[in-house]
Amino acid sequence: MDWKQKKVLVFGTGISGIGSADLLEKVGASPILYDGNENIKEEEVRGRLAPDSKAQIVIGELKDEMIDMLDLAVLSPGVPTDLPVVNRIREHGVKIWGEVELAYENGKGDVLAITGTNGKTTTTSLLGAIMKYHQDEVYIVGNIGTPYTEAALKMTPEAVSVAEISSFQLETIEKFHPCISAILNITPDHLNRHHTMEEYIRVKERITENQGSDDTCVLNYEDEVLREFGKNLRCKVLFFSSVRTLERGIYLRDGKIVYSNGSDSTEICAVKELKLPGRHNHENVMAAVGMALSYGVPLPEIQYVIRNFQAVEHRIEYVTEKNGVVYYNDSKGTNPDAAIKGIQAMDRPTLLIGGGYDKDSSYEEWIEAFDGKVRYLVLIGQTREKIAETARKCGFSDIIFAETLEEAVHICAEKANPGDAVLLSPACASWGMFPNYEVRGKMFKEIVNKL
Ligand code: UMA
Repeated sequence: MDWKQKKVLVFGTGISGIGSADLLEKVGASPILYDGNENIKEEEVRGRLAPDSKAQIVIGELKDEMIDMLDLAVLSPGVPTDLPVVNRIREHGVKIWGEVELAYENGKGDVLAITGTNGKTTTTSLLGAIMKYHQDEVYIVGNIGTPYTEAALKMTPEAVSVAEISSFQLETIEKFHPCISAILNITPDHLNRHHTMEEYIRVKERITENQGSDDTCVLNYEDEVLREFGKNLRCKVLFFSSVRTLERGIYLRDGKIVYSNGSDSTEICAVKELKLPGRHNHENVMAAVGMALSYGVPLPEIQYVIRNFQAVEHRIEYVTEKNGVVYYNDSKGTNPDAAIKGIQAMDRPTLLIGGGYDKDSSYEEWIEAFDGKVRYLVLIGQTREKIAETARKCGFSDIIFAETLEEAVHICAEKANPGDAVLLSPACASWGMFPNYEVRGKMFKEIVNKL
């Protein structure tokens, strides 16, 4: 597209909006940065743009006269596509793209894109690590937290972008075309935005919309929607399964990840060699391996990276093993839902450290997810009485109170048997004892490493 003098509305002044406006100015377009939140201060937005930026900033109401001048509108992912003002833009005949489409249009090289309800960030990080080991120019972008538009203009034709793409971002693509895509799983989420499960599924499936017969989509065979979806795709399909052996695909067999090309099968690694615990993580590894293999990365490179890859910091992160006890830092488990994933990932008796700041959460479901695995629940912080009371109501009473995180770790180290895990997964925010969950997680790791 010839961008010179094009008037483009960038909707949203978060990181996607700033990335889009910067990109547009660099290619010669005239962006108008717009935000519907009246409390946002123009000077604050201006401060986040390039110092020489000439972008116009509009906060609050968007007038029809302004819409009439537009050649394009670029929505940030958080902006619902059925918002009245977005409908007005559409009714005025203005083309609407998402930030991802704008980046794709201006980027170069190949795109490997991952979507799914859970596991996107881990899979994207792992695939990003594999690709970085394999070649020089790799960008890890998208929902993971680095706007795709920030990287697009740096790319050469040799670039590979590994993109985490949310359903919000897929709503507004047009030509976005990953050569390898993956849909990890689809379970109910974001229904306030997409309204129905059917619509949420349809949007997720758009990741394959522009793929052709040379491209591949990696799908979870154990997700019934995806298994069905895989039957009617134009591109090649590679399934993975953590439950059964597949004639062609990637699967778990006797604790090993195996790839079968239809005639021969190759062992990739044993799951116990991985530092990513839990079946959901083994699925993420299978998806990343499937994508890397489909892209042509040699198996030994893939094996080296997956064996050495650590979880995203503070998210069920392997810390170390001491006296046969494995320590995990899941400080990012700041609410019961996230902490449920933490305990579910444990495949051995666990001493669990929980508690912290009270966000008015209810803890029943978390306690129920213990599933007989938790030997002791060691509680710290403001919520400890409330959690203990809930736990006892749910029939769990192996509870110990500690005054500090350090005391909690020492109690666990003393009580743990070889073969156990110690998991910090608090189900609560860190405030009151720590400034944020990162500091809590780092302190946990320091205490553990000093044991
Ligand atoms: N805004 C409006 N009107 C609206 C909604 C939003 O004007 O109706 C404005 C807000 O006032 C705000 C701006 O839009 O100023 C925010 O835009 P945004 O919500 O798209 O936020 P960004 O900072 O641009 O971050 C987005 C993603 N956010 C969302 O999808 C909600 C980030 O994913 C992503 O990392 C980033 O782009 C870079 O690609 C976050 C997320 O929560 C982590 N994602 C969801 C998830 O993972 O479940 C999908």
